[in-house]
Amino acid sequence: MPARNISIPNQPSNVTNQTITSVSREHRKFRPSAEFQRQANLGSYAAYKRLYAESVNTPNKFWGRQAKELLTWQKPFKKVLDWKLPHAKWFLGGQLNVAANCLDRHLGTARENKAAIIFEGEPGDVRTITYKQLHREVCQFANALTALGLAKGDRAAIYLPMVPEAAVAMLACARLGVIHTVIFGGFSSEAIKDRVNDCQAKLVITADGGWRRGKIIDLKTNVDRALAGTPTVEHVVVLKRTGQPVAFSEGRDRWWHDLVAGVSAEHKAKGHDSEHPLFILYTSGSTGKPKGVLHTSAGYLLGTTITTKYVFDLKETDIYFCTADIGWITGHSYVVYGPLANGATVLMYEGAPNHPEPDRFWDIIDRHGVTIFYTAPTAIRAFMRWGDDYVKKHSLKSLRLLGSVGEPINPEAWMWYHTLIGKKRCPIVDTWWQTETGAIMVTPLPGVTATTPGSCTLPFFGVVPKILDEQGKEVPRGGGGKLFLKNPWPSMLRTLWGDDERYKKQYWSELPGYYFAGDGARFDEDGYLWVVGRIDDVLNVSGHRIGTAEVESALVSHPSVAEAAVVGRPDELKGQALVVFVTLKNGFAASPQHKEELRAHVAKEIGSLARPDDVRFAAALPKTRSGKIMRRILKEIAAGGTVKGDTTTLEDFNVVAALQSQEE
Ligand code: 7RM
Repeated sequence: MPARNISIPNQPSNVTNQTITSVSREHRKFRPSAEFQRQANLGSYAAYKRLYAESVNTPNKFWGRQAKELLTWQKPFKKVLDWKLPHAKWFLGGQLNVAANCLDRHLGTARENKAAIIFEGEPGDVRTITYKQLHREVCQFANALTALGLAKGDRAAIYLPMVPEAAVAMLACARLGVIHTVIFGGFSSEAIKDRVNDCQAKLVITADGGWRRGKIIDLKTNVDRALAGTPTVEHVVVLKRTGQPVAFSEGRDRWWHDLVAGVSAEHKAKGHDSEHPLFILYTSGSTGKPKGVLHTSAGYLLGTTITTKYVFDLKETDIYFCTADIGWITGHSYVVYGPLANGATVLMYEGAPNHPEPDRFWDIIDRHGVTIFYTAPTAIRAFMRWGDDYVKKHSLKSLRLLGSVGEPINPEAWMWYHTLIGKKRCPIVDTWWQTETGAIMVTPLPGVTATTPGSCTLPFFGVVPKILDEQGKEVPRGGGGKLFLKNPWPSMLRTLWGDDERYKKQYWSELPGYYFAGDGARFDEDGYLWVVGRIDDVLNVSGHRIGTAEVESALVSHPSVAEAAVVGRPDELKGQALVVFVTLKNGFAASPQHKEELRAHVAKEIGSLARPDDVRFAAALPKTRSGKIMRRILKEIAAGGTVKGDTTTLEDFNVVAALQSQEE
């Protein structure tokens, strides 16, 4: 095929007003089986199109109906939407209780004795908690929090491992109208202090420790250190999880089990206004202090409930396993609120995927009969790297649907997921969304959409994605640009806590009237959306702007490469030279010949213009604790500088140290 090596394949020449050039040639299509389609909650493209058209043409009618059907209200809303750009208020005049929507409304139905949570701790302890039991625990904890002096509108920080009590704490706060902020259990004292101070939390809910790869994470010690500088905190509730000795501050600290002992499990859920704040979740900005993304009650609950129902095709009999930690938005929306509002059975796992062996997830799936599995590309690439044998030891026959979230999934990883995990039988939903969007925005619907590896395909109801160039003009199909969302949606963030100016500037000022997602993307000829990476990371190759995902995907298509990250390095001649960092699969060795082979491979796959100038082998890539590659750090390393800027979200600083020590 002579066309493969010249310039940019696959691009209509009339695509001029594009900001990003695409080099992907992925066209395979995977259609849902007739069998899956027949049983799906939404089983035809015509049905999707009809609902989608209604959702964007008459959004108030669509969302008004969904809100009445899917949520239980204590006071009906009067107005669906009040939109004063960039501030939206949804379901005005209405009152509901988010926790009651996740719990109370399932009581007295066939669901009440159904498992809400099947918990597996890393050491192997298993607990099953029914809806009735979870309701009891939440009510009791809510009463205990009230006795501690917590009231509606107060803020409480939650710093817990992935244990059922994390969900109990979130739901108890929601029940009372206390605004929770979950801080990921891997974060440092410094991160706890910043977040607690930013939202002025009165309470911290933590544990003695949590299990990770056979070791104890000293959560309480981290909290104690943080609390030296947090004047607003009055009490700390401590869950006994690992049982190691911890320091206790008399008067301030209370054991969870002491606090609830003898406390009533009766609690009447009051209705809260639709726009009452539900939680703040801090997400790292590229610079400066983390942003406190604020979500409110009814709209967020509706967005997570409706997407869980349709995207995961949820059925009464499913056992649903989302591997995200509750410290991330995915844990909030798709471990706790979305699934529980739908009355699902959620499998919750505390620990690492490779403890005691790299087949822990597959073992869990077989032992518990998991039917729906939702994870991240970074995890999938780790599974690939650990080798297929760990997967092949298990049948995985209970699975019927797979999901991916967090990063663009490269076609190579998609095909592995499809073949090895899904046994070519399970649809894959590649879901694009953000902390800020609250719920899934662009995604296949498993009984409807023919999927293409690497594309998150089509907008969910009410979502209007636009690809725009620097002038704000729409980029024709095939061309790349910046991803924006037009129109408000119920689960959108409402503001950044305490910093509405930053909210306006960050999300609504790139192009007036549009929400700026910060991602680069394109529509292909079928109108499918491809996210090609963060706009800040876009590469400039001889005048072509190319998203990181496509070059990385070309690298990972080489049989030796487990993971790749591409960054630009300032270059006097070319403007930008391409530096790629790769980790190799087991059994492959780094060598100068191997470098040349990878450079040639990219040139063959994409074109010689994208031939990397430099290939660096690494034992690991720097990632955030939710698994996203931190290209900003690699850029600094590639340019030969020291790593500056915020590294508090980095999973493992040793990775950076190792990369830097490779510099000559
Ligand atoms: C849910 C979550 C958001 C950013 C987003 C993208 C990237 C997430 C996908 C994806 C391509 C996907 N929230 N992203 N999902 N890119 N395909 N399916 O991850 O706030 O932590 O991150 O993640 O860049 O803007 S988040």
